[in-house]
Amino acid sequence: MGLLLTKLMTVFGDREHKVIIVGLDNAGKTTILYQLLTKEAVHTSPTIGSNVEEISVRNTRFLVWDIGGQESLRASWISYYCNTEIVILVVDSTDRERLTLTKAELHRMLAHEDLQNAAILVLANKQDVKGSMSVAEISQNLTLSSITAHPWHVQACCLLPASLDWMRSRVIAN
Ligand code: G3D
Repeated sequence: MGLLLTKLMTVFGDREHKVIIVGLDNAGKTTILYQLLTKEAVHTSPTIGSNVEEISVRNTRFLVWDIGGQESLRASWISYYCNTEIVILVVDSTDRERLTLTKAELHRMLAHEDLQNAAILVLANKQDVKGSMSVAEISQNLTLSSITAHPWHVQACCLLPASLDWMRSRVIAN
């Protein structure tokens, strides 16, 4: 019975894929998590610790952890890395001053052995704000083209359905 159930779960893609949402405080991580769930904007307050939600994309299930991005909490990101298949890095496209810090956090994270098989989705958030950095500018400043050990994808996050399709294609590919 247990074996049958396992087989059925495999056929129907019941395995849950772990996703972490990281980024500096105020980047919009919690907003995005709840947009993924409800496709609506929500009122958020700064994340203390983490939020976790399950998201299903055409029979593929993701367990999504939104991790607090304040400086004091960034050291704890590491404890969420184990078994993570997708890292969503949310970037505040209006925050030019802290893009260098985001870059440092990104490359430090990617060097961690627990993330060696993870794919990276960079979401350039707050594209609705006039004067925000373009996706190309953010990619260049984060030196995304230097990332060769991980599949990665960058996009403006107003295209969330396309992000979900990309996440699904990554875990199906493995
Ligand atoms: P965090 O979880 O990364 O810390 P939040 O960030 O999701 O709490 O969002 C921080 C602030 O940015 C929130 O505003 C939120 O409404 C806003 N925000 C998130 N995404 C967008 C976006 O795409 N465009 C714009 N213009 N604002 C966004 P408040 O005022 O509640 O602090």
